[in-house]
Amino acid sequence: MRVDIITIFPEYLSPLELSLVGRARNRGILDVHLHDLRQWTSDAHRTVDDAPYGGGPGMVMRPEPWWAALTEVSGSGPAGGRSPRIIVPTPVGRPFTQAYADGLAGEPWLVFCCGRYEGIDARVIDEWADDEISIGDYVLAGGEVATLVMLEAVTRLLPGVVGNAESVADDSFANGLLEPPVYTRPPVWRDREVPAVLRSGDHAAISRWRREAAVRRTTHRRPDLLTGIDLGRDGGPHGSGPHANPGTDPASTDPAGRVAQ
Ligand code: JAH
Repeated sequence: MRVDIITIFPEYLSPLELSLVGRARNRGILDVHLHDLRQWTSDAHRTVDDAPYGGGPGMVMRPEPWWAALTEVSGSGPAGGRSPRIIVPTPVGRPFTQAYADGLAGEPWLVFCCGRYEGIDARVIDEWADDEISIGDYVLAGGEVATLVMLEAVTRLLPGVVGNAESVADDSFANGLLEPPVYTRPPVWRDREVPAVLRSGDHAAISRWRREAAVRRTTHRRPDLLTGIDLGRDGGPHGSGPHANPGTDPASTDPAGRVAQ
């Protein structure tokens, strides 16, 4: 997969050299191109922003540098080849989800447009953006960190990046439930025991325990995920359909966000 990122802070994307994403790049699975938007300015001060029409606080990103950047970058693929999917991270976008990440992982070429200030002139978005995407209901200083989030979620889905394909298939959200708690050695640590069933060697019992722990955890922490999931007789997801929330208790979340179970 090829990914181009247009930003006024290319150094902000340096974490892409590290860890899982950096390894995918070194192995040729992911081909990342960073671009400084200011290379497509023409004035001496390399200006990328201007005051908003209609007044109000802050500045807006000027359309001309974005137009030049997107024309050049989107035309830089193989001759006669496809055009990229162009994504703009923004707090007013559609929510980023695991399902959306799955879709991006099947694309050959993505372009991320990282806005700053109050955002990019709407005419650029109208003409070029395929998707405006929000990673959550908070405002960042720009789209760079949201791009890092989306690229990490997508890269780990690319074939050959995560060694164990099962660990991708079992992820939280991949099956509609939060994952159950996990444990490693020692079996007793500071007077706390690992649940005996996980050390029993009884794989059917372990599967049942994990499924029940996942349902219990999802019910208490994320009841919103359960609407539309058919939990079935054994408490596992078997498909979708309207389903009442079983015994949800939003009051079990304290003001700090700590949750029982
Ligand atoms: C803020 C440009 N939903 C996450 C997110 C994504 C982008 C931005 N904020 C939040 C943002 C200012 C300027 C983009």
